[in-house]
Amino acid sequence: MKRHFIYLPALLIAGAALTGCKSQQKAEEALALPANPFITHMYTADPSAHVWDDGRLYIYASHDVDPPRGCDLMDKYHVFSTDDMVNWTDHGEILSSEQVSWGRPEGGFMWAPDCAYKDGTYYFYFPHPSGSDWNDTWKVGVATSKYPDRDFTPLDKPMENVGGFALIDPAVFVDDDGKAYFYYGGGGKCYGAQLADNMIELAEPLREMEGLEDFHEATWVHKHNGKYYLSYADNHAEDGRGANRLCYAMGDSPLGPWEYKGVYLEPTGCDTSHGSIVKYKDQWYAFYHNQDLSGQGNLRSICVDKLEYNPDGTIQLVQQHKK
Ligand code: FUB
Repeated sequence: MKRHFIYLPALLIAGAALTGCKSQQKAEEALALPANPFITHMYTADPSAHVWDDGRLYIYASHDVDPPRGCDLMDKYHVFSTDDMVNWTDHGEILSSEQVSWGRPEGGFMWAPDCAYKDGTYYFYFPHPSGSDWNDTWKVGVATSKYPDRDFTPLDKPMENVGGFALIDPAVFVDDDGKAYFYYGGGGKCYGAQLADNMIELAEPLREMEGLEDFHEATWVHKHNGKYYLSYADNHAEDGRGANRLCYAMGDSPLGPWEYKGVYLEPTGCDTSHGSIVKYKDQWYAFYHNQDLSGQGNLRSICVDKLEYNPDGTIQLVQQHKK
């Protein structure tokens, strides 16, 4: 697959207006941000961000197909990476619905994915229906590779004991002790469980995550200063249409219980919202999508902004910058 190198000349130094010696130093050290949306040669959604051992930041995104039919036709995934937040490489397609032997015959419905790394292998998790009756037949597939950006081979079976009505958006969090946790959810329910050492099976039955308010979808878990954060999209609506916000809850363990803390990303103008939070080169970032390139809620584009914490560990509202 041919790689596309994307140079984004429009830069924004967030925090440039900060005053004082320490703040000025932070502003000088901070990476510039690209103009948003930062991938413009195709439609992308549901960014899952990870920093791997090669020092690059990778985004595993789903792909909106133009012209759209709801989100039905989404049929492939691309990986993007950067080492400076401004210049992004499109590593090309890593998986399509045609490669999923157990998937619905009509294809499509390759929704929000995630990726994890353990002992030399990258594990790519993706939701996909196993039958024509798509919303009743969600499963989670796993594809593996020795590389973060290519050669992913899907397993010939979906994950066992995972799936069901509206259960989408897998996310995997690997803790500092090497234990990995699997999460997913939709239709108001969010579940999690520890993963087995093979990263493909659950080590225990899934349990419902307690303490989330108005959960809709888009689970993401990260850790900051010893606290765990579970973030997700809510069911917020404006003017009679969906305008999901990204919310979060905090906990003392990877599986909760969770304490709801509020919204960290207001609606982006799109009726869905989906995000990930990652630290790269000493700065935390929020990745999300909007519909600024197309004006259509199912032709989305991925964006990034800086994310800051308050001294008590709560997250400040992310400021969504445009071009
Ligand atoms: O992109 C398809 C679906 O829309 C995702 O799985 C949801 O999180 C929402 O972003």
